[in-house]
Amino acid sequence: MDPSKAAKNIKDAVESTAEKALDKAAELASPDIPGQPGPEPAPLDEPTTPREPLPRKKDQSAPDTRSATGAPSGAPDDVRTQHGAYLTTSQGARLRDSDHSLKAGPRGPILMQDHHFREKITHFDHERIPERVVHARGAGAHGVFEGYGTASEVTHAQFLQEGVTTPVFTRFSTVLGSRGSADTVRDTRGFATKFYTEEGTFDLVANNIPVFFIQDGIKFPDVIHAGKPHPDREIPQAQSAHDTFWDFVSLHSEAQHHTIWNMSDRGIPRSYRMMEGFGVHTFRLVNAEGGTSLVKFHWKPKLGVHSLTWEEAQFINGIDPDFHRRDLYDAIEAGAFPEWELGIQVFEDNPEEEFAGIDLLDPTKIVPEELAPVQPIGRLTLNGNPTNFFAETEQVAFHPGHLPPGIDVTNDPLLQARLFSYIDTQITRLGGPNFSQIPINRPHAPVNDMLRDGFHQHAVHAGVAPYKPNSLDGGCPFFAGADDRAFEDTPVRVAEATKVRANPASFDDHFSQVRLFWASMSPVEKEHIIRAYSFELGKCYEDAIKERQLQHLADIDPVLCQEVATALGLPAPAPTVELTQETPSPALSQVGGTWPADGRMIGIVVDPDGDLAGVEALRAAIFSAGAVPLVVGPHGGTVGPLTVQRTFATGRSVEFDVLLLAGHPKPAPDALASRDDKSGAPSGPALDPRVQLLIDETWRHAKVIGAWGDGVTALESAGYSGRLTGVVTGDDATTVFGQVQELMASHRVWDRFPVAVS
Ligand code: HDE
Repeated sequence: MDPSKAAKNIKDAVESTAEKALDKAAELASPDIPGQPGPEPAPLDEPTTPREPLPRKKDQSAPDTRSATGAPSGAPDDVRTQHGAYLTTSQGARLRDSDHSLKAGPRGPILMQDHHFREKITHFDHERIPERVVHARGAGAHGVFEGYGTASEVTHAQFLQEGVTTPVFTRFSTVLGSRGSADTVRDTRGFATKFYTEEGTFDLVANNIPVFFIQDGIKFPDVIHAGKPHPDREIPQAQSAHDTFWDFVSLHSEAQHHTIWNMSDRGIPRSYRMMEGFGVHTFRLVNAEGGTSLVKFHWKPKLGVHSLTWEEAQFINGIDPDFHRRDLYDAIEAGAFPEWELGIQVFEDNPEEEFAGIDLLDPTKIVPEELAPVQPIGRLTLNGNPTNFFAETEQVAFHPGHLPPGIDVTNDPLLQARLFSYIDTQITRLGGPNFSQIPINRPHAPVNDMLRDGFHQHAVHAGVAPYKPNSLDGGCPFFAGADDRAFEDTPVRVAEATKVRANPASFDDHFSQVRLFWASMSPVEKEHIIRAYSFELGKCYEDAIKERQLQHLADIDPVLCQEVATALGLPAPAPTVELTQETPSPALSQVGGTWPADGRMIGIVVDPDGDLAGVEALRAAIFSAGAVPLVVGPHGGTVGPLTVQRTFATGRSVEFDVLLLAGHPKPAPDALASRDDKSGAPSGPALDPRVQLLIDETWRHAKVIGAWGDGVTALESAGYSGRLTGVVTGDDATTVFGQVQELMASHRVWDRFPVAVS
């Protein structure tokens, strides 16, 4: 790579991160973050003096301004936004009126010649495009990836070399739900990243679960048809708790490994920022000498891996169905830029393509990290929210076959099927074969592909000879030799074989790694898995399906099976196979460590008679700790010097990771069960019943509670006098917050509740 370009990349990335950090400092002064809708406050009266459109908000970013053929345009990235102070037609003619159609007299009819009317309505009629057939619901962000250079022995991919920075766009998603479905459903999450490398775009289209339901891609339509709503009633939306899903997985033992991950806390992440990502398949890396290795890709979040409780997830789906996208956008807006390390597990590229007896081409298997450690090779930082959801997040088009030189695929039969599917689906979804010319998809490498024409062609190709060989266009484009950093298909030997529709025998073991997963869980995680199976199967109608799945649970672990059977009111079957003892993999458990609190939400209950000065100082301390304070008051507007961000009527505990009580609010005038059902929460006359509910829910969701001054008496009024686990009380805000921070680092206070299984 041109060293001056590399230096410029680094400089740009550093400057943009530094600029954003400065913006963060400026924003901390604002009492309103997160969630300000526009770049400046809205006036009371409708503005009438013509002015240019407002700039975009500070937290927003946009795709680089490349030409359709990958050339940098040098134009600022707002060149593509609307401009000019006046409303116009799509052709730029200024308009006087857009509120009335052109009619034959005030009582009509509308005249056919009203071009503006027809253009406006016609465009509106065509605003929707088909949603993704899977992963329809998602949220994305811009960022930067910096290579550590630690992968240079195994790959010559330029973007992984030391200090090289590459712009990226990442989209997170759920799998089953429609575009408007809720975020915190129990499901697998997508974690797809587009690296705009100088050697062509690399898409790492990953999930937050390292294995998949099926071993052969030909079954993908089957598993998705089973997971999607029932075709007759089109219910339930975005969930696996229904008969068709469990019918399929109980008839497919190979699905049991992915299923137990879904039933674990991994199925309900606290935040996109707190998820691991996994490439699932094994890929092949190629180094400068042509040597190859097999690898699995991992994303490791700086904030650790955390989840919601099931009750929180259910509440949130009603209270804030956009919880995960809001969390991502708010964290970026608050300057708490999410970070992951990209890592690889590296295996020898042996003819069997196996490691420690594990077939590396079987996508239902992991390789425990204790056997093959994940080696960090670079860092991803997401530092910009999209400017326009449709243009960026909706139109971004990923493909596992978008690979730069130095990274190649393997014969994993699931990956092979994906290599066909992704282009095919974009043609329908994005309306033709030129989707790579949409701004968010444009490569940052020169494109000379000889592909021509088609719907929505944005390039203006020159020349007369888009074919090879040619002499009329000077022979251009030319084939690159090995020295010109061409993508090379690794000359992997394909064994002489008979055509067959079958899996290798090494794909037959469907249970040992499910037992490994169960054995690796802490007791509280096991409790959650039991609850998840009990809930999901409990929502099925057919007993035959429940009994079939119970048989699989019996073949995984007798305690798991017995507990779920008890909840279902069915007998627990005996195992039909030998239950092998698997060595636990501690890396699979989410609990037991401590992590940074960046972007955590801290609710602070205030009362006009409480410690308002203490809260003011505390807000600054919370921001400095990288977290985000939200002031919760008895009414909107202000309480003393504080802007109220949630009221007792609008706020709910599930928005906060921690609850702090800075006062003892008496029931507010609107605390009427007839007006706000939350006021039906049982409480005495001394405490607002909505605050009682906040405390109760925070307690039972195992989250930290802190109180000082009058807040301590509020806790007493709520009946929490001897309930001490994860509750911090003290004389002042600073001391209490110091101890709260220590507890927050472990995410939850799970030891608040004893567990029944070991
Ligand atoms: Fe996908 N998948 N997939 N998938 N997938 C799509 O592509 C498909 C699989 C994943 O944010 C679709 O553009 C097949 C595994 C993510 O835009 C479609 C098979 C993994 C996303 C498709 C799989 C994934 C998709 C739908 C089995 C984890 C969202 C729209 C052979 C490694 C990307 C689209 C985004 C999206 C097909 C299995 C991850 C239809 C046929 C395994 C994160 O092409």
